[in-house]
Amino acid sequence: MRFFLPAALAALLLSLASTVFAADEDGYDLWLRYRPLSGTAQTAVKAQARGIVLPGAATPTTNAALAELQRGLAGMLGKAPAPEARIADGSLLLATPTRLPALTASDAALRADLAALGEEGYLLRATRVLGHKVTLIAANSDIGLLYGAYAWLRGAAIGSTASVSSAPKLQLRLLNHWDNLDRSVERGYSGQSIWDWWGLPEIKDARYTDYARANASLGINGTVLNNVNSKPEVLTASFIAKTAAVADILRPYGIKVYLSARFSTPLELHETSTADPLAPEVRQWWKNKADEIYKAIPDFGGFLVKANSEGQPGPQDYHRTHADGANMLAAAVAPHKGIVMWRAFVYAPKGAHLDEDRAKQAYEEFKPLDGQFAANVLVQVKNGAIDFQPREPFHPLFGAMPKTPLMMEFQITKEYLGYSTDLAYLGTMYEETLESDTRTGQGAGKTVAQTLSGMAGVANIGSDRNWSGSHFDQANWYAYGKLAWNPQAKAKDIAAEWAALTFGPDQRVVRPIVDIMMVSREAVVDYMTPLGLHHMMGTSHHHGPAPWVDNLERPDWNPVYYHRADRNGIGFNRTASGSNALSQYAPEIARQYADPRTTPEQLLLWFHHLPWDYAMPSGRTLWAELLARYDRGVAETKAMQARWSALKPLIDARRYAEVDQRLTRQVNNAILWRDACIAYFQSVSGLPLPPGVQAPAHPLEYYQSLRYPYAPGRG
Ligand code: BDP
Repeated sequence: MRFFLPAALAALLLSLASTVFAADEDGYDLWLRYRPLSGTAQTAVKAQARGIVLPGAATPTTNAALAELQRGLAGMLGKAPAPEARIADGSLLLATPTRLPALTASDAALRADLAALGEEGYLLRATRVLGHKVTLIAANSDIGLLYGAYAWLRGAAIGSTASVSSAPKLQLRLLNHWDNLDRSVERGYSGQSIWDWWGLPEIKDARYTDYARANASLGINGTVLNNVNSKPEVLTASFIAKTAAVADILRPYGIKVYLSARFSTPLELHETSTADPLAPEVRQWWKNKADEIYKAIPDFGGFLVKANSEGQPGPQDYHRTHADGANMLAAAVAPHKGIVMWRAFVYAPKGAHLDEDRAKQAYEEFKPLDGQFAANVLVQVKNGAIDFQPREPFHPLFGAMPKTPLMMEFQITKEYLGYSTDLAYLGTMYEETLESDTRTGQGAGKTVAQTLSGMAGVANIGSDRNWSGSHFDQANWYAYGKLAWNPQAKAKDIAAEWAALTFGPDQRVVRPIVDIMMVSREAVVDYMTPLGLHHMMGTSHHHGPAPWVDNLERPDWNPVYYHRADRNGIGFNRTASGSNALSQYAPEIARQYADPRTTPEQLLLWFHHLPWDYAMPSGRTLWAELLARYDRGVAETKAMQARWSALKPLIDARRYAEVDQRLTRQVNNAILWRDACIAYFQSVSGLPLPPGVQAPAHPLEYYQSLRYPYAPGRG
């Protein structure tokens, strides 16, 4: 007994210490928390930053870099070193070759390294400059220095002192806010829009600067402030002034503002008699509008457009093509170096060829236009051909439009993956798409990442104190930003970095959190839409299971259209004997996926309609496999919660509880999906549940009667 007491006491004290010292956090600081470092870590960081030196004239961007370093060091060390004029041993030196010609004058290697970094890249290293041992943050521009400062602070916070050379692989790294002018947010689950249009331009929320800091820390360099379902008013003088006020705040952080433009704006404002993109009065109106915007915002980024999609106006209303529409806007912004991001998220308008598989329609409309877009137009393509489902194969347009710069559109907000209640780390989902081999291009083929010129993420940011509605949803913003900078980065590394920055670098915390994150999205796929199923969510709000819905005005809004389950089988036949959507992929892929045996199991029912007794590689029938996936989804979700519970002593009480409550909700959600889907598919297949599979808690009618009239996110 006497031997055990000290050990037990020590354990108790340790857990008390962690509990007592982990002060409650509300999540506002995101991954820029700068909490006090441990003693040894402090000594190491102090030695790298005895003084901060940034030669040359101050600019708003260098001021932002210095302010962030001082904020970070004050937090981590208790006291920040002052900026100093002279380089000395132990300086943290921020320099460009223009600011400090001596930096590269006699250092050919550094000169070459810097040349490889382009305008926005940076490098971090311990080196000698002018005879002094310094920690160097070097870049070719002030914005590169700011990015470098954030990277150095990250390393300091998590104890990494490695040399780094980093340059963005994509030029355009944007957030898309689906925020309305009344501050509601379409598909937003984290409060109101952060953009207080009513208060602007005079009233500038301090959050705008923190928003800029968070995004700059990831290298995000553009933001579209308003919803793709846009309103004409956003292009009137008063909103241009409001937009300019936001642009002024974001500019020092390297972030340009863009607006979603409604195609019929001049007509709806009664300033033209048509919105036909070839009509001279319309072309002139947009030119004048662009001039007006650029007068207020000289570095305005350009327009994002959703046209002829889900009821939005567009060039097809005038029998013109997407290229005619995009090029007309492109001509208006070209003299100012602006761009147009034209979305490829289109499917047939009401009444038009509705017999065509919806998954084929964007490709059919856009592929023939390859080569017809103006040089400053990018086509923005969602990751998959349907609509941000928990799992989709990559969109066949990637790799198919070699003459057109393409942007990837990912959804960060979790419209179809459990809002901000369910924990689903999307880094793995983005990675899966980006790594997919399109089998186009030279040799082995280009991955989706290699076909991109830019990336857009539909933001999950709102007025909630923690910005994203839940702590773990911050990781999706983070992962998106990191992958926009480097689409070949690894989701797991990003998760580990985020977890260390967000919950502290203690590996006892980081490892289990990364484990939770890495299984989380697959768990959601399993309990919602396993084996390639898709689009089975509730009507309009997209919450909860509704595989039975078959009565909406368009067939391709109905879940039954997508799963096609009947007595004999389940799945959407997209092979040559079905819709042949497969033919839109490169021949190697089309051949491989033509056979269910060589189709990845996770996409099986996306491409094939199979009998319930189809033999799966596991040895189970398809019916039994489907049930097993639903059960696995529930089990994984419970396991995630158990892993989180074990972290209780190591995480501040507030964040622990907020995550725990959501995990409880998620387990219930997973059970609901499982039970409702099993009840429904059993009613269709007529098959018994194999031994050991638990029957749903309620009859099918119960699930069919559930309604969510006040579900959030409908804007
Ligand atoms: C769908 C959303 C809808 C968006 C649309 C889009 O449900 O709110 O407007 O995508 O991307 O997923 O335009």
